[in-house]
Parts: sequence; structure tokens; C-alpha cells
Amino acid sequence: MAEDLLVTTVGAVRILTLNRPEKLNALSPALHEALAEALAAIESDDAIHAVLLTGAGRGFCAGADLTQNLSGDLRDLGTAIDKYYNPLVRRMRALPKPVVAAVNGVAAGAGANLALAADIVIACASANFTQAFVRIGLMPDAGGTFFLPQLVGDARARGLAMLGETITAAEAATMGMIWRCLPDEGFGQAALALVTSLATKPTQAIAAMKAAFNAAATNSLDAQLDLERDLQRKLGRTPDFAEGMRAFAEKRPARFTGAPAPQG
Ligand code: LHQ
Repeated sequence: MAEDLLVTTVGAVRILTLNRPEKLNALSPALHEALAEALAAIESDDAIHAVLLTGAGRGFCAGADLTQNLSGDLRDLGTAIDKYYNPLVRRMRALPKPVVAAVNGVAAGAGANLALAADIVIACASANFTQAFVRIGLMPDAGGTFFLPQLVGDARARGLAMLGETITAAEAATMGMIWRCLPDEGFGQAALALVTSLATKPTQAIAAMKAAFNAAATNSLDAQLDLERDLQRKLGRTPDFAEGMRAFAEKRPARFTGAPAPQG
């Protein structure tokens, strides 16, 4: 049987490909477990600087596997969410490395919100997004009610959630839900080029940005200004900042390593 998650490495990039194409990569318990394992491995691997999440076949992810997820102890949807969906979203947001979702086809229900949990979302022109939950009597989960209003504003978030309409990748980009809609042709290469470029950036700075953006959702401006000061102070001690300053003075591109600031 093919693996539900394909894990490959290209340089400092780890590529995670959801691989249940016959079910549009719907999230089964086995796929959740493979994702959790893969993200834990990335957390502890200093050689990996960026992550690409995509889907095999014509879909990105059709959300919860409606044929598997709802049996056994997962009959209680709260249990499924506690066990799989919430840890997945928390892990992606807390990962101190950038995650790019390359949405190669339909992203529905928790599959759409899985994409939105990434740091940068790109989609090919033929991809689409739908908060499908309402069609089966549910509400958005996997962070949807948090991410959507932040990304597209309250009016559009409510429309998307309550109507469950399908929007194209181009519409998603226009409303600010995703970073960019790219042509179908060459989408895989464009996604890899983007994430490879992220992997060459100062990883500690990107990690600090993630921490700051995460905190901004609940912080006051005062608290956020203090947090920026603390994180920037730490970045000021990293080898990448020293390299950035040297490169600036020498008028050449910086060569970052992503090494952390020395302790103390
Ligand atoms: C699928 C699925 C799928 C299994 C397509 N499952 N097989 C829920 C419960 C538990 C806890 C936590 O949270 C959640 C959150 C959720 O994610 S709820 C929302 C779940 N997702 C959906 O409601 C979307 C269901 N799928 C669809 O509406 C359509 O398949 C979309 C719009 C995604 C794509 O439509 P089409 O392009 O027309 O493809 P299709 O419907 O023909 O699907 C292709 C195959 O994939 C088909 O299998 P078959 O054997 O007939 O060829 C589908 O049954 C299967 N599939 N989604 N979620």
C-alpha cells in the first residue's frame, strides 16, 4: 500500500505530500499520524530550514475523511479534533521554520484550513477553496474561524463559512486569503523555488516573525512592541545578523546559515 504521506528532502527543504489521491487527500487518522511524526522530525532537525506541504493528484486536501474519521472513539468529533486537528494546527504555527502550502487542487473543509495554517499559501489557477463544513451540518474547525477573519475580514469570513461557496484560487488571492495564485503550468517548480528561497533566508529571523505574528492576534500594541524589542534583541546576537551587516558593507548578497544566537 502506498504511504499516506510522502516525505522527501531537497537541500534544506522538507517536502510533505499528502498522498491519498483517490480520496482527494482526505485526512484519515493514519495520515494525521504521519503528519505529526513528520512535523516532529522537522522540529528537531537543524538541517531543515523550510517546509513545503502539497497534495498528490488533482486535489490538495478534501478535509476530514468522511468515511474513516467518524468511527470508533472519533465518533465524538471533539475527540477527533483534540487528537488530530488541533495538535496539527498548533504544530504548524509553532514550528520555528516557514511552512508553505502549495495548493495544487481542491482544498475543502479542514483541508482549506490546513492550508491557511501555513505561513505562506500559494495555489495554482485551477485550485479552489471551500469551507465545505456547512454542507454537512458542521462549522469551520482547524482554526478556520480564527484565520479567516484575520485574512479576509469578518464580512467575507462569515460569507465563506455560512454559505460554503467554492472560490477560485484567483478570488482567494484577490481577497487576501492566500499569498499568490500562480499558473498551473510549472506550479510544482514555482512552489519548490519559493520554499528553496525561504530556506536560504535567516531562519532565526523567520522563526521570530512567526512567534510575533502568532502573539499579535491576542496582544495589545504595547505588549507587541515589547515582544518585537525582545525578539529583535535576540536576533541582533545571531551570526546571520553579523553576516547580513558584513554583506551590506561589502555590497554582496548575504549567506545565511540559520545558526542560533550563542547562549548567555
Ligand atoms: C472523499 C472526501 C472526504 C472521504 C472527497 N472524505 N472521501 C470533520 C469531522 C471530524 C472531525 C474534525 O473535523 C471535521 C472537519 C471537516 O473537514 S468537515 C468537511 C469534510 N470535507 C468535506 O465535506 C468535503 C467533501 N468532499 C466534497 O465535497 C467534494 O469531494 C469536493 C468538493 C472536495 C471535490 O468534488 P469533486 O471534484 O467533484 O470530487 P468527488 O466528490 O468526485 O471526489 C473524488 C473522490 O474523493 C470520491 O470518491 P469516489 O470513490 O466516489 O471516486 C469522493 O468520495 C472522495 N472524497 N472528499 N472528505
